[in-house]
Amino acid sequence: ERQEVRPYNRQRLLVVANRLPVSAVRRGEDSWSLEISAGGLVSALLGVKEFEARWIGWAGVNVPDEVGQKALTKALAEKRCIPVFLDEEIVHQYYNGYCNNILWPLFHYLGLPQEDRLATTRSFQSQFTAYKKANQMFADVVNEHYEEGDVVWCHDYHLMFLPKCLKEYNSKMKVGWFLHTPFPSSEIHRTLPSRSELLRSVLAADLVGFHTYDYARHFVSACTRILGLEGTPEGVEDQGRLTRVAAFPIGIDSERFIRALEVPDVIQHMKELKERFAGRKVMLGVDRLDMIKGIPQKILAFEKFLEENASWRDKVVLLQIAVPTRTDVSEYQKLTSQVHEIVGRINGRFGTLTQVPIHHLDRSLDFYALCALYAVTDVALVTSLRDGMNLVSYEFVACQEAKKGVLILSEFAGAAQSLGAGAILVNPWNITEVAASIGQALNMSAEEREKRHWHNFHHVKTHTAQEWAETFVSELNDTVIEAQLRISK
Ligand code: ADQ
Repeated sequence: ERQEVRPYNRQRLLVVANRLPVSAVRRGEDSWSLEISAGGLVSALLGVKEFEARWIGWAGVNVPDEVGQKALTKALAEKRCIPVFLDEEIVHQYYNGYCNNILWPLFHYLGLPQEDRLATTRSFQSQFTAYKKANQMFADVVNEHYEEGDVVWCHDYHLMFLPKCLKEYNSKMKVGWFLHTPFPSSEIHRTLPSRSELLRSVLAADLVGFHTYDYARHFVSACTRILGLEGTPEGVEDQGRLTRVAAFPIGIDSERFIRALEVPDVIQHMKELKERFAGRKVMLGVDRLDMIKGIPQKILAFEKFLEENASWRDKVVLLQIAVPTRTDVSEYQKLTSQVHEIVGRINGRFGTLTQVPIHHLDRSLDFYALCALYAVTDVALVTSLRDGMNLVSYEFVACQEAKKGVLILSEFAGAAQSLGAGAILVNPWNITEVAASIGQALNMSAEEREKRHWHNFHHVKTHTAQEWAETFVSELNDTVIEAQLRISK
């Protein structure tokens, strides 16, 4: 495989992310079945024609035996994927612990874990050690597959230690790092015990990217205030070496959604949904069941709207589709019960024998079902307390050419900066304000809906995932060339 002949102009792109874009199920001692999970990142990179992308990451399964590892590696190679094998203990400490229990809440302004501070501080050290060890394991695999001229693109908060490990292997490697979550204010970041070490390792990259200009600015401030380095309009400078820092807002593969609406199954499903909810306006929430998505706040705002607008009670329905994630973490279990409790109470309060105001599903929907739902929705409610970007808002807009529905969007989602012109922006903590925007959205004139939709649809169609990936990678190439020129001067 390593000796294949490549077209001269196709540069290899090694995409390194915690999870490979596949789900792997073991069928026998040496046989695996694989399914590609078509997330935003996958379709973004499939669409990039100039590069030949390879994926490096964890397959999401524990494979302790060599026979299984070999078979999985072989099966994955056909999908251009290269596995990093992590054992259960590492996954527990690195992934569940440091990534999901410490970095994820901190970067979304939920602070560090506060129960039993001492125990947390103690486990914090071992989790950080596991985090670094896991990042080193990713680096070993990248290094093994790296060829001169390749571009290495590291993704997300799971791999903040990776740029440093890679540059230690080879200082000439072109390394970019992109964060999919917000980067918080430096005042938040500085509470993290390993704040400096993480910043320094990210700075080893040539190019560091964020969804918004604000996140990039927070990162530069953290480097200047915590590390005492110099921030410049280009990025961060450390003893003459520049790390370029910039904003690269992600998008979606909008054509994929638009085309889906012409598929007969989707059209049929839309028809069924319209019949099912005839005479009622459909409001929709689609989220991973995560604290940051503000699901309880959203449902409470809907309750307030029903409370204050009796005439709407039998004319509107909220469909909340919340796919459970990180189900082994107790805070996520608590969130699930909290949401169920609120939904039950509101349905008991405002439901009748034949209908309820809220349909809440704890599951994920397949792509076509999701598109049909987006297309029949009158008002989408995205009320994240913080969100790096939020692609649900983009997907909704892409599916609304016929209906021109209204998007209610949290001002704390990165998407507020790109879809703010067409959406109704809200502070999700202010339930009274969100309830009022529900009223505004339901009563909005067709002309205003059309005008707002046009703004957003235009944005979603032109700022695609493919364009995002191309821009990042070409900027990374340019950054490295500029740095070489600077050194040779
Ligand atoms: P997420 O937090 O996962 O992503 P988001 O950007 O909204 O958030 O993407 C979620 C994806 O999962 C969407 O493609 C959506 O269709 C799908 N999805 C969610 N719930 C679903 C359900 N119930 N059924 C089916 N599909 C569902 C992280 C960051 C975001 C950032 C992205 C990309 O937290 O802020 O926008 O990465 O960088």
